[in-house]
Amino acid sequence: MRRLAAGLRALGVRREERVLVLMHDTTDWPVVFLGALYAGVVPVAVNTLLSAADYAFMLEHSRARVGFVSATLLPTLRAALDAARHEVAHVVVARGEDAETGLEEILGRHDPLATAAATGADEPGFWLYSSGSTGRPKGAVHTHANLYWTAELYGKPVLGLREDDVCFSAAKLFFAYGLGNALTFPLSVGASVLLMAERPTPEAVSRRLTGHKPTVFYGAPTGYAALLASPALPGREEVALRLCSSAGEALPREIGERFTRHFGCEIVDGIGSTEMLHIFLSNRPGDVRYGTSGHPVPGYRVELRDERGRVIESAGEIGELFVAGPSSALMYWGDRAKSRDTFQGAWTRTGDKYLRDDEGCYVYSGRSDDMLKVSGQYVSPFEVEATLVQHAAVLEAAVIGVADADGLTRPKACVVLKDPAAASEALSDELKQFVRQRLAPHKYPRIVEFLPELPKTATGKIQRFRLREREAGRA
Ligand code: 3UK
Repeated sequence: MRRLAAGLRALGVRREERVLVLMHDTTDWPVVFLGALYAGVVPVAVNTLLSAADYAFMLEHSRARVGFVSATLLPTLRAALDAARHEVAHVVVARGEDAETGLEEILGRHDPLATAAATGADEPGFWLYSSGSTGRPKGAVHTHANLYWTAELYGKPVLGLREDDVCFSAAKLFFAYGLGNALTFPLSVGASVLLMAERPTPEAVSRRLTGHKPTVFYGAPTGYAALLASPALPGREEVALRLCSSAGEALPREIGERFTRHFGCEIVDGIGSTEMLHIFLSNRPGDVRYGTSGHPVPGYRVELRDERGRVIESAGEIGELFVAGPSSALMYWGDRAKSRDTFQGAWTRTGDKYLRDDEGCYVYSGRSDDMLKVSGQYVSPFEVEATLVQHAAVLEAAVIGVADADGLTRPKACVVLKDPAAASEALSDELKQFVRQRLAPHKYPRIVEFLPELPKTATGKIQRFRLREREAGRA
């Protein structure tokens, strides 16, 4: 890490300048991320599953001076650089079996930087991008101290991580969830981390659970459901789990109960966000109430507010969730309007609807915008719709979330064809593939329904809520 910091200096990267981190979860990831922090350079950690167009935007927006990239992602980064109106000074390729040796060379060439940059707690430390409803990502600027706060307020006291734990996160390090799970939390207590560069399929996860015997596992609800349904599901005696964590979307009660019956181990469901860096409302080990997000994490305050902004005190009433705590982002870089809408003084608006039940547990009650969470990741209906209408057969489209048999959200496209007679199973499959080839894998519609027209307001805006009501009526 200190060699990397020295390398950044030698490459001419200065304090507060950004570097892009587009890398799979290998040991290079913490080296680059922590090395940049050490040098006072600002790492911008990005999702490895996005398109070249997304990275082109992020390069322009962050003005990254260096791109750190896994060898397999190099062609995508090159395509992004060709498209971007921005040039990086260097592209550094991570270490790998037959990869180019950019990072290797940098680490070998420099003596460790002796002292860390004298950064302040409130200084920009790193960025994480979150999906915007319009499809344009928002760059959440986090401070150096925010990493400390999430470990102090959640990793240590709530999860109760210990030095003898082995932590394994299916959520990757570029997610705020994975960053706490598999980097800052374990390091803060001296625990060990198991990193996996592969996609977290049930087979890949199962192999790690039985092979390396992690004691703490973190995943998203879809991953738990897939593992439980998989022939690769390990037996209780084959694993060493003492604690599991879930976030990204609400964990359906059924999945939690089935998991606990099988493994004899609880899943602690908690809600966090990119803006708050980690979890602020959570169940507690030993006191899990499936189907709820539990109670506020000490150190954070939460409020439910009604449509007029008044705080809801009574149980059972749905309101919008606001949160205040020391780990919130400073702003969205270069977007004053969205920053003001989300970061309101001490309070951060989550965009979620919640109610408090009779026992004071918080129960997730949907988003207050049109955004979907699929496999724990945001999907903007607007982005999927904009992709669908690029297909020659499509006149217009509306995308909503529908619950599958496990109670998890799946994107569904309601499509109006230019020629209604062209509707067929084959075309439906073609449209799914069409989106799949153009956007991140979790975004494609799992269901396509052809409709004669879409419900709209007098001004022509698509009324997705009417389509949602229609689904609810069918269920
Ligand atoms: C939804 C949940 C119900 C909710 C995240 C843990 O998911 C994370 O961050 P994102 O920015 O999304 C935030 C939104 O996701 N959500 C997350 N967890 C839950 N809804 N129950 C949950 N347990 O809509 C929230 O506003 O991708 C999760 C830690 C760090 C994170 N960044």
